[in-house]
Amino acid sequence: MHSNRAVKQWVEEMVKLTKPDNIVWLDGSEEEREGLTKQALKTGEMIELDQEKYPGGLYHRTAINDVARVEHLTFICTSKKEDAGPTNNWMAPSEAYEKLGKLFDGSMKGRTMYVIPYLMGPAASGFSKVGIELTDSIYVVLNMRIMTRMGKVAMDYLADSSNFVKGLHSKGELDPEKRFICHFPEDNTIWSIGSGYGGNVLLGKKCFSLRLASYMGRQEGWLAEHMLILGIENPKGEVSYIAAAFPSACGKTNLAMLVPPKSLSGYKAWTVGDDIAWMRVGEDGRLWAVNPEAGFFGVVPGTNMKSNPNAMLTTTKNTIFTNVVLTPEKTVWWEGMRVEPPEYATDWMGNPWTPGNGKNGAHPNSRFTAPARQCPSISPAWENPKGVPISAILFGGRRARIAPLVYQSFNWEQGVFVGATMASETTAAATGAVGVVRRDPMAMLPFCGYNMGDYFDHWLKMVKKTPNPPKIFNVNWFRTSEKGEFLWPGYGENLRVLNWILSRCNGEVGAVETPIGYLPEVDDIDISGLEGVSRDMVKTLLNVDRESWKEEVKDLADFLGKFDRLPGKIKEEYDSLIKRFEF
Ligand code: OXD
Ligand code: MN
Repeated sequence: MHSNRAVKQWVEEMVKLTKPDNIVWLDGSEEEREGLTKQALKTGEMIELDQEKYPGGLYHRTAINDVARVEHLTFICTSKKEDAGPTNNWMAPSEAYEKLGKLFDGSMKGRTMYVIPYLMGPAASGFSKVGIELTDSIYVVLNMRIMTRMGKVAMDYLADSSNFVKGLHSKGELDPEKRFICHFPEDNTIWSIGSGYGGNVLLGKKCFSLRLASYMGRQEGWLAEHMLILGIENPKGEVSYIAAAFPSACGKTNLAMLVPPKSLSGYKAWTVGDDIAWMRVGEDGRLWAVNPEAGFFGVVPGTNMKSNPNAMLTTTKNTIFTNVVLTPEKTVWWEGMRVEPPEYATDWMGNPWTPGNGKNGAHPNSRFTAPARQCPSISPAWENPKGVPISAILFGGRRARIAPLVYQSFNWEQGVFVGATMASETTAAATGAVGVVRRDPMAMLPFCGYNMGDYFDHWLKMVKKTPNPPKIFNVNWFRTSEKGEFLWPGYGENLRVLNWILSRCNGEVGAVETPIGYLPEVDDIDISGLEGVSRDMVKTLLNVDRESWKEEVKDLADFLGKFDRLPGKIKEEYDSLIKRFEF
């Protein structure tokens, strides 16, 4: 198991630093899972759910001041500050190693260090990458087991190579004052201390598969993106794939697990991934996407049999619930579950809770961790070594007025501009204010491991090596009426919009040219059998309001002005937008 010299040497170094009482190398076996679960139940770190209702189900509470990603404590540690860019927090590598080194010094005394080898991507794919996470948290181990291909499979893949991501995590004192998530892209290293919340500590996810992988992707000529991957099968049995980027908690998991409405008979939707896409140019000149993860770490509140039946069914077994309501019968409940609440229970903080006591029982960012293979809509192609070919890339967010339901960019470069200027209301997935409009280029603002200007440049250059690139679209499911009511039903009905998108990709339908891009003709969005949406509403949904865009471009100028390495092409696209509007 630990015959790899580079791994052994690095683990020894980290042991010297953190001084654990024990070291356990994990192989990913079932017996190992049982043993660790028993131990976590004994210490109270995990609570066993009713094993009849939730076979293999576990419950966990984080510390109350440790419930989300901490962007202000997340750093990109490149040798040069400019390489991290103006949108990342930066710390010099030497300073970060010294500062965190002091916190890690002896942090595992009296604890066990778990050595977790893990693989991002399918075992049969040459595209996959290995990481090793050292942690003192069984919660992390049990989550990483679900979210990655963990143990022997990863060591076998690594063989005697020294090419792996070195991840060190310690709960430390769970003190927000001593909490840091540092990335060293030049050293293939991540150090995370002081947190036990998934996004900060499951190092294979955001830290590796987005921040470090985006850096690797630029060097190696591919893209690591914050995107779901979804296959749409038409009634003829042809499957086309889309990749879509939305900021956190904008319904990515729901779209990834879309259920076609009954009125669109003959369609099927296939989930490939719900959060991350690694995309490379295939031999056929198309972009092929792999989901590097093996599980879903989804937001719980609002999930129900109507909004996302596939997520509900995925989480009935072998699932870890974090920070939801725990009932005396050892079942779980949350706001928006559309199930009668328990008469009394304990809330996410462990306090007695009754419905209607004015407090949320589940934390708004409470989560489920569930194996992807359990998802009823999991794509037969989800573990394809080559990935799946992407026909369309979608950008989007929550915009009450500006963005129409859907539009297509004129070309790749303008599509990059659309992605680069995307915006949405903030949500609870990251700590901070909720409901504020924030620009989030390609939904990567918190996840890009290098200077975002260089990132835009990398996107612009990708098309040069992609003879057959996907078409780029923007969608907005959240447009509201003057009264503030949503105009579009969303969820499964979004398939109607995806159908227009795929028809455009296949050259089967025309479009209206507007200053922002190509829009559907009102009658090209199929609303047959859709109650509550009139042709007039579709008209409003597709309206490009000149006055609002006048304001929008002013805000865009401010935003783009923040980048120190903004590619000239992005500026040109901005100027062209103004010209097309004739502002
Ligand atoms: C996530 C996020 O947890 O984007 O996926 O915050
Ligand atoms: Mn995400």
